[in-house]
Order: sequence, then structure tokens, then C-alpha cells
Amino acid sequence: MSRLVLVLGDQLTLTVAALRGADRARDLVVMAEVMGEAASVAHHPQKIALIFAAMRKFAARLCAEGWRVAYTRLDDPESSGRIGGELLRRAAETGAGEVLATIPGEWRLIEALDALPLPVTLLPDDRFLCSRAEFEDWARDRKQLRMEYFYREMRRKTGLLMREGGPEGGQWNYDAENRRPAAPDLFRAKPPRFEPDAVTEEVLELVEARFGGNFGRLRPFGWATDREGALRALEHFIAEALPRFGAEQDAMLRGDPTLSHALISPYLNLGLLAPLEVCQRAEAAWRAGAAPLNAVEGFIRQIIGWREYVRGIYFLEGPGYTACNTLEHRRALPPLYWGAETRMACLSHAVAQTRDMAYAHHIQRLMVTGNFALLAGIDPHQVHQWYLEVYIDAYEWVEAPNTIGMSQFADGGLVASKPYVSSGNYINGMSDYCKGCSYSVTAKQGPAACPFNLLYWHFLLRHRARFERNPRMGPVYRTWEKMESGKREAVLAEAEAFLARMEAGETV
Ligand code: FAD
Ligand code: DLZ
Ligand code: SF4
Repeated sequence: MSRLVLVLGDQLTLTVAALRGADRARDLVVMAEVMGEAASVAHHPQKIALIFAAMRKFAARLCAEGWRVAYTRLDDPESSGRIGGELLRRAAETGAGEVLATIPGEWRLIEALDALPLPVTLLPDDRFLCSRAEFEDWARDRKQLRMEYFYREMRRKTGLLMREGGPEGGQWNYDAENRRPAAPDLFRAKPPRFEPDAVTEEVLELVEARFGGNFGRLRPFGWATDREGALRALEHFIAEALPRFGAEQDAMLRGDPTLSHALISPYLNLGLLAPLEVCQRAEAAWRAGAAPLNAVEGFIRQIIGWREYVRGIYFLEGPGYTACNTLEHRRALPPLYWGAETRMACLSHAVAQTRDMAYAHHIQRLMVTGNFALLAGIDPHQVHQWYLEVYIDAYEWVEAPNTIGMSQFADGGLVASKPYVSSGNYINGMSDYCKGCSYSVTAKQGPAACPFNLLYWHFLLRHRARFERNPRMGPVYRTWEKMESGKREAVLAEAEAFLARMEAGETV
């Protein structure tokens, strides 16, 4: 009896496990654009368009390679609107008796497939360098799951930047040479734009009609939608931006939203690029003398370190992870996250860029939008929903540990050894946002005081019992104690007043 081979929208790899395990002479590939996925949250229109355009092109590629593909378009009147429903429909049409799938990257969908009244074989997703079992072994019996130690294991396993069993250059991590502010530079290369072809244009019209009310601009749409385009984007990054990646990794500039970042996360997460090929390409650039070690090591660490590590955490922690709220933060996400006016220039820029591009780089996500939400005590589940909706690369396996864990400390310190909070000083040091802000970053109190300055202390005092004994945070509490008591009271009262204005819906 023939089988159905499920290929999800983020499994667009010719060698994905389910396709490797299938028989193209006998089995039927099932792909489906469905509201059950496209409206599971209100995804940014560019994200939906990228996924649908890439799915259509991948299905055409499979057909060209001799596969039979049953492809459901979003506007198919016969569609059940769900992945599970489409599998049942194709089974009824063809008499297929079982399903072969690569395990999805979200518990919700794994549970839906498990509940199907058909035998379903879920194969491990070996597009990742570290299997779930391997991560569980690594995590077992460890008191702390620090990314840095996991990363060293991944370096050993892959042989990337290794020499005679040790790290190239003698150090595992060159971050001391990274993380500089950046200056505007007219000659900094812009990421390549991919003009929509006829397939993408048809998808753009569909998305415009069906998802036009979602947060975010659909056009201009310039993302690559197939492997060839994704490889061109990678080559562009390696040649033009990788040499400056390390130094500019944490910088933020109003006029340059992408700086020297790669913009390849959407392609990696869809399966159009493979993590090892990307890292090997970066290593080759270093060996050829085309990029410095600090940049290449930093870039490789993000991919074989952070990316693999957060996936390990997501599956280790189980479906309840997104409900974690250790700090018991309960405030509603303020409308400024959806583009409502704000006087805070940093947030205004980060949100506007997100609306226009469906992209913000790591430090904008962590130290602007994430930092503010944490300082202001926003419900981490709402913060998680926001990140899952607004970014082109957002899938729960990668988004949730970054948001719930790294950014909001809602898992109690599993991912982050200390909360990523800062006053305005950090943002001022790493960006040019403060120069155009109606608040003053140097004002610590008073009507002009930067809200990050006020809320920083409010956060630390709210959670004093939890963080005071953290060796990396003790010194800030001692700074607080040295402050004159009248000033301390004023700062906390002004922070309270700011939060009250925000909750009342005033422009802050
Ligand atoms: P670069 O800065 O050029 O980095 C190169 C690659 O490294 C990225 O393409 C990405 O694959 C990988 N990488 C870097 N940092 C991380 C990280 N912390 N976790 C996983 N991979 C990483 N990344 C996503 O892919 N999807 C998400 O939904 C997502 N949500 C995030 C939410 C928050 C709150 C934070 C703080 C970070 C999040 N990240 C997420 C991580 C990171 O911000 C993006 O991977 C990165 O900005 C993608 O842009 P880039 O390709 O230009 O990355
Ligand atoms: C994100 C997404 C969207 C928007 N739409 C679809 C879709 O219509 N069909 C599909 O197969 N996959 C889609 N996806 C990706 C899935 O939601 C993704 O596979 C799971 O969230 C697991 O990562
Ligand atoms: Fe952001 Fe404060 Fe700087 Fe304004 S002054 S841009 S609110 S950090």
C-alpha cells in the first residue's frame, strides 16, 4: 500500500528525513497551504508570503525530480484547512494507509499528528547537527545548561575551527574583540533584494487579500524564495559582510537596519540552507584570509551554538515551556509594539523596522523590544506571541527559548544566567537612537528621564530577593544602596507613574 509523505512549510529540503525514507515510485508527497497554520497566530504578511512562495517552488522542484505531489493551495474549496485534515483527505482519495513525516518543530503540530486516526511515523529531523537524544544526554546530570559548553561540544563534533583537538587561535570565543558600536557607512553593502517572479507575485496577491489586516507591510517584498536565491544571499554575506560581522554584531543604527548581519535565518529555518554548509563556507573564508577569526568564530557560534542549543532546550522542556512565568509578570503588551506612537526613539525604530521588513537583528530583539518588555513586567506569553507573529524567521522551536528564556527570564534562568536588562546607557553606547529621542538618556530622573533608566531600578528592586545574591548582579544592588535615599524614592515613584501612564493607554 502507498504512503503519504508529509512535507511541512519549513521542511523544504530535498534530503529531509521523510523524503529520504520514501519511495518516489510508490508514495505520494502531501504539501498544504492551510489556515490552520497560516492563522495559528497572526503572522507577518511577509512571513506567510515567503513560506507559500517557497512551498510552491519546492513542490515544483519535487515534481521535476519525479515525485508525485498532492499540493493544496490556500484557496482550494475542497481544503479542510488543517494539515491533519489534508492528510485524511489524501488518504481517502488514494487509499494510502499510513503517513511518513519528519517531526515538526512545534509541539502543537506534533500533538495534532499523533492524534490522527492513521498510523503516522515521525522521523527525527536530522537537518540539525545535534539530535534531541544527543542534547538530552548532554543535559542529563548537569546543574546548569550553559550554551558555551554545549558549543564547544559542537565544535569538536563538527571539526569547525579546530586544530589538533583544540580551538583555532587558542581560544573558543573571541567576543572580547566583538561588540563595538558602528558608524554610518555609505559603503556598507546592503543585503541583496530578490524581485518577485510570477509565482511569488501570485502569492503576494493572495496574502494581500487574505492577511492584509495582519501587522506588517507586505511590500516591498525582497526575500529569496528558493534554494538558489538563498545560496546567493549566503554568498553575498560571506563576501560583503562577514568580515565586519563580529565588530558590528551588537551595534544599532537608525539608518542601517541590517548592518553586517547575514539575514539568512529565514532560509536556514525553512530548510533552504543547511547549518553545516553555511558554517563551512564561513570557515573557508577565514582560511582563505577573507575574514578575521573573531568574525567567523562569532558567526559559527550563533549557528552551531545558539541555534542548536535553543532547539535542544525547546524539546527538552516540553509543551509547557511557553507558559513559564517565573517572575510573575502580568502587564499587557502595550500598543506601541503594534506601531502605536511612542516617544522612545529606540522602540519606535525597532518596531517600525519590524513592521516594514519582518526583520530586526538580535540586539534590537534582545536589548530594545525584549529589554523594555522585561523591565516593564509584561506577561511573557504575550511577548512570546508577539515575537512569533512579527518576525520572518519565527518558529516556536527557536523563538520560544529566545523569548521566554533568554529575553524574558521566564524560565527562571535555564537559558540565561542573568536577566538581559539594561538602563538607557547600554542602548546609547551601542546605537545612535538616543540622539533623536525626546527623552534624555543622561537624565536619571525628572520628566525627561529615559524610561529605561527608571524601569531598570524598578525591575531590580521588584526582584531583589531573586537576584541580589547572583554574583554578576550583586554590584548593581550595592550601587543602588550608595544612592541618596530621596533620589531612590523619586526614581521608583517616577517608574511607577510611567507604568501607570502606559497602562492607561497614554503615549509614553
Ligand atoms: P545573524 O546575526 O547574521 O546571525 C547568523 C545566524 O545565527 C542567524 O541567521 C541564526 O540562524 C543564528 N542565530 C543567531 N542568534 C541566534 C539565537 N539566539 N538563536 C538561534 N539562532 C541564532 N531567531 C530565529 O531564527 N527565529 C526566531 O524566531 C528568533 N526569535 C528571537 C527572539 C528573541 C527575543 C531574540 C532575542 C532572538 C531571537 N532570534 C530568533 C535569534 C536572532 O535574533 C535571529 O536568529 C537573528 O536576528 C536572525 O538574523 P540574521 O540571519 O541576520 O542573523
Ligand atoms: C508557519 C507556517 C505557515 C504560516 N503556513 C504553513 C502552511 O500553510 N503549511 C505548512 O505546511 N506549514 C506552514 N507553516 C509552517 C508550520 O507552521 C511549521 O511547520 C510548524 O510551526 C513547525 O515548525
Ligand atoms: Fe531609548 Fe532612552 Fe535612548 Fe530614548 S533615551 S532612545 S528611550 S534608550
